[in-house]
Amino acid sequence: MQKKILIIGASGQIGTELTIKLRALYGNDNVIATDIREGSKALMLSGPFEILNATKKEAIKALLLKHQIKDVYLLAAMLSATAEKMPQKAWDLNMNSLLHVLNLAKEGLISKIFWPSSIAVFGPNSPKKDTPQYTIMEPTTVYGISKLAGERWCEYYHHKFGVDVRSLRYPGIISWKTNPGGGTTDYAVEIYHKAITNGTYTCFLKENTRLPMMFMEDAVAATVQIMSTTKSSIRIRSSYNLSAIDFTPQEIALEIKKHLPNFTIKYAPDFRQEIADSWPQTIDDSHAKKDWHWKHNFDLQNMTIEMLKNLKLKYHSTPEMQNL
Ligand code: AKB
Repeated sequence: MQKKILIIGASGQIGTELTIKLRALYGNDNVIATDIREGSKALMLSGPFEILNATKKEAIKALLLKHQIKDVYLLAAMLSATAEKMPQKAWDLNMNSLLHVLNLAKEGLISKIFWPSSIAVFGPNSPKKDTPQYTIMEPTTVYGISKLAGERWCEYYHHKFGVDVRSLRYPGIISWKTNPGGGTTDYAVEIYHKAITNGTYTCFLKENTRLPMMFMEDAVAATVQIMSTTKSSIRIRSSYNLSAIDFTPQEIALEIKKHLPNFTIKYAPDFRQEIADSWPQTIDDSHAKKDWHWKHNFDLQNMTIEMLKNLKLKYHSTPEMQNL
């Protein structure tokens, strides 16, 4: 019998697409989506959904028992820019939800956990280029501090209690189905929307700010891959560096201009510039390549084609379609 999966934070940017992918792979009824708010129509109509507050351990436990869940994907989190505005709330959400899930696994109620970390675990003293798996960390954002602490907890629970927890340090994720919310890399999604709707975009980062990024399809593929790899291949139990592409606002704008020649960009850096400046520009993901054969598919060119094609369809379709 196919084991059941619980997604916590399913209505968010990654949660939506990961849930839909896992439903396609393992059967709609076997993937229980949960979030504090309802998600897109595609998410809500494709399988079971329950409202869940990820900071409530007993509520998570009740759902595990009700649906006989085995694997949990914990995606609920407050991202970098929002977390700077509400540090305590961000810490409580990001840490408590993880500790609840780790403890429920320790108690024998969960067999496998996926929990995302981020490039935000690195800080201004980390090497900027080809940032290695093991190096100086020292994050300077609340979000980064919570992700680094979370990584240490994951490794601790694995070594002390044998919890099978697997994690990836996601770069900025670019997608057209669901918008990101509250991140520093969000500009790389907004720019495509504005290119289509307004023909112009004002970027909150400087033109030459290089950051590691990835197309959603690759992020979902990496997540499915690490979760289906044999236990013994997962040699890193904190979180794996994961890399695909990197670019600056100026470079993505030039790529968009190839398809929309009249597109213009302006720059008005705000507090998010300091966050971006503290992060790596490129990431060395050789451990993921070696341990579970990670390989990305999308570069800036084919990602831009996909983004513009799908967003054009979305904006020029019926209101029902726009909600998908
Ligand atoms: C953010 O910008 O906060 C996130 C991340 C890099 O983890 N997209």
